[in-house]
Amino acid sequence: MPKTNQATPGKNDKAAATAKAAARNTDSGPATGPGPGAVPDVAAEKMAQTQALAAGMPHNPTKAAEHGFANGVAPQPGGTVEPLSRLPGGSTLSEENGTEKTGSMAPAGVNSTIEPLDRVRVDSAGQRLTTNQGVPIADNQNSLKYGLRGPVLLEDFVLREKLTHFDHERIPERIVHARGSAAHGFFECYAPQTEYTKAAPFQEAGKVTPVFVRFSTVAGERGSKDTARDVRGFAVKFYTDEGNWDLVGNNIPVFFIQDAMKFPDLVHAVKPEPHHGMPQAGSAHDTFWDFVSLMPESTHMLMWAMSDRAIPRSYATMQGFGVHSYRLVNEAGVSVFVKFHWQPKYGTHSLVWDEAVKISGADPDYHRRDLWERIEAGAYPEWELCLQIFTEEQAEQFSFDILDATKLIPEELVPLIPVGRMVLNRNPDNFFAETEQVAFCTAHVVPGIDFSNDPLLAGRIHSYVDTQITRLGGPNFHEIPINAPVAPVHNNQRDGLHRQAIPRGRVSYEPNSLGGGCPFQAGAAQGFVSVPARIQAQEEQGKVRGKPEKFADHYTQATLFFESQTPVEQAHIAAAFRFELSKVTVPAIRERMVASLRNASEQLASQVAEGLGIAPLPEPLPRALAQPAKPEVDRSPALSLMARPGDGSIQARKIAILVAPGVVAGSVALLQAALLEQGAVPRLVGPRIGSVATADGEPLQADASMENEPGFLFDALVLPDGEQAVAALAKDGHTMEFIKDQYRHGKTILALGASSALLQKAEVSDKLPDGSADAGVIIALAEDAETAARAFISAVALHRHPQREMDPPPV
Ligand code: HDE
Repeated sequence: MPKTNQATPGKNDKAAATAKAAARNTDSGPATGPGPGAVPDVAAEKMAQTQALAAGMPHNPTKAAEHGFANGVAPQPGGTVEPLSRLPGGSTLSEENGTEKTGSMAPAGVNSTIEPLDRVRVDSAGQRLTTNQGVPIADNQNSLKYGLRGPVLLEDFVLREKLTHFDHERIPERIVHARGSAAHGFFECYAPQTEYTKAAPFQEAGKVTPVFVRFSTVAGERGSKDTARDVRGFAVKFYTDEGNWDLVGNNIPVFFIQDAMKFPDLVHAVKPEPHHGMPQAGSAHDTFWDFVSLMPESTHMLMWAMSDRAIPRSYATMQGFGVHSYRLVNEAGVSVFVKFHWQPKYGTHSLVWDEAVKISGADPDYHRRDLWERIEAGAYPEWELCLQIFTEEQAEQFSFDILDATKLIPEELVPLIPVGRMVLNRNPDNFFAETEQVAFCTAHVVPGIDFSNDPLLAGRIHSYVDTQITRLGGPNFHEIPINAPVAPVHNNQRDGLHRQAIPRGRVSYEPNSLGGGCPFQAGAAQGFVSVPARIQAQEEQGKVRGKPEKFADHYTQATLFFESQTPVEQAHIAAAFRFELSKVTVPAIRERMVASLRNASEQLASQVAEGLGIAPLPEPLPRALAQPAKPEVDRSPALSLMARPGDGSIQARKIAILVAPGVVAGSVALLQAALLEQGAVPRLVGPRIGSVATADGEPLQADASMENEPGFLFDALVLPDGEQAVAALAKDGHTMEFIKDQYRHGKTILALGASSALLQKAEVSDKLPDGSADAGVIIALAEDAETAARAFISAVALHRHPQREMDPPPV
């Protein structure tokens, strides 16, 4: 019970009347007054209880604890005093006078802006049209005119509201990662990780944390194509019990640069060139290669960006990485370093370049559509979260610096520990409200997760909040429903554009006694405390702009990555460098890049030079570090895309069944059923959409045409039986393109019965260049359709048949 400064209770009416009168003033108060419960008047009672509350905190009880290193590491919880009732905490005595609009008093301790999204979902079924003020609109067809042919009146508030809102429908797009798609889901913990971290999602087996995940390209504008050669963003917002944790990563584990200071330069170099605004969503131009060839620390990342990782088949078939070293912190405050990895259940699969280029024309929304359709079909994208955990002492021994974001830690050196799975099982209701307005931020960490001193990460901790202030129009973007945490939010931040919360009471500062000290400082036991990361004081640890020595090793891991790829992947990397550099118009830039590649791989440099007509090879670029430390591993098979084939299923794979008049409906039905059973998506593709007469029964309905869904949009192709259909298809140039693209892109083709003639016409062989059988070209008699269907499904599960690839392609 707090102490109070009590005067003699109002034995007489005079004291009570004085107290009542004083309680009606807001500009001064008496020296003393009756204590709580003494005057039967609510205003006087509020005054008495407020006095009791303030008197309960005669001094700031934690002031002394603000000083010294020990308190810095383990801050005290703030002092609080419990009020006698909710009366002194209210803004107004009239809060109990509720209406349909005001409701009544704020529910105790609640911040309703963070309620589940149902709070703000809108369903207009059966509702009349209204203005934003809720006024019913009688006529939504005509503006208000003075006479049918007369002038439109300024008075028309319905028209003006509609146009004004429309005029402001766009917000600035993200400066990078503007093009993206997102989904809701959950993270489920396998087993407690309390040894390493007190972070809420990792405390118990089976613990489920809601997530919202946005995938993106980096360079293109909001309306640009999905299949550009680019890094993909992989940003996960965990709505944990202890606040939001954003793991804002990419599908590549390293980055181009080592210090945030260079980020604007990198982005300016890769974005469309400033004079003519070209090219969109691509790095194949002079300014990008000019910059990176002068920044040899980007070589490792360039290897990844020129590999098929940069043209994924689907968001569901990419790995994700936190990139930087972070820290995990346990209940005792002990910390270890960690790298975060997301491993896709469906394996790592990519497109090939010719395919990506064609898709970007026929379906610029390829990845967005794929993510949406997978979720609608119940083939939920899923990843396993793995941790690479290592100590400060281990880190000191590594041949590379763990603060350098251009380096990875080979799995052979620090193994991956699986700790949980993430499933995306719900599409957003509204693209703008959720996907566009979601605000990720590396500064959003929770107790149990902390930063390393990576200088790139430091810049990010600042940049993400800052960018939202422009993009989302002010400092209250955390109140936008998709950004609000599920954990309680209580602080003394107030005002600003578009404020949603209506805080109760008059206290908006801390320390306070008028609010009983609340909201109070959580202290070390409950609150976020930064890892002290003590550094021994040394001469060279003064303020300095510079880099640690190991950052100067620019090539060792570029070599490691290239050497760890399969021959097909290496060929794709060489072809990608050739393509990109061929688009550069200034020969000196091309040569400089080839000179740099010589330091990573002579084989690669020669192949690229050969493809660009550069002879003789330029001298290698001078190295920043003559003698790099010997790497721990010189091969890491885990770095190959082939290392993760996935669960071997063909779920969500799109398969074209080409149909034309005279097709044998029986063979179509058999394949359709077999594919559907496996969770694949078979489509009947005809010369045009609509009814197709069959050789043996009811007509079929083609739901796609070779014009609106060209061959490269499908993962595999079935050519069913039927002499007449084959004759019709053979006359259509689209059929040949369809088959050739399928073949060239390494996909599985099944030809049943008469349709083997189509393969011959397209010059597609079922033999590989070395004369052995191509497992991806299956030619079968119509009566063997069932066996052939099984072989087809197994071959589709391999994703692609690169053994048939030749450069240049024969077909
Ligand atoms: Fe970002 N980055 N970034 N970045 N980044 C943004 O934030 C920035 C970096 C990444 O789906 C911006 O909200 C700086 C690395 C993703 O909404 C901006 C630096 C990695 C997304 C920004 C980096 C990323 C962003 C633009 C160097 C991989 C999209 C709009 C110091 C680990 C998130 C926004 C989404 C977005 C700044 C480097 C990933 C401007 C200054 C390294 C996935 O704040």
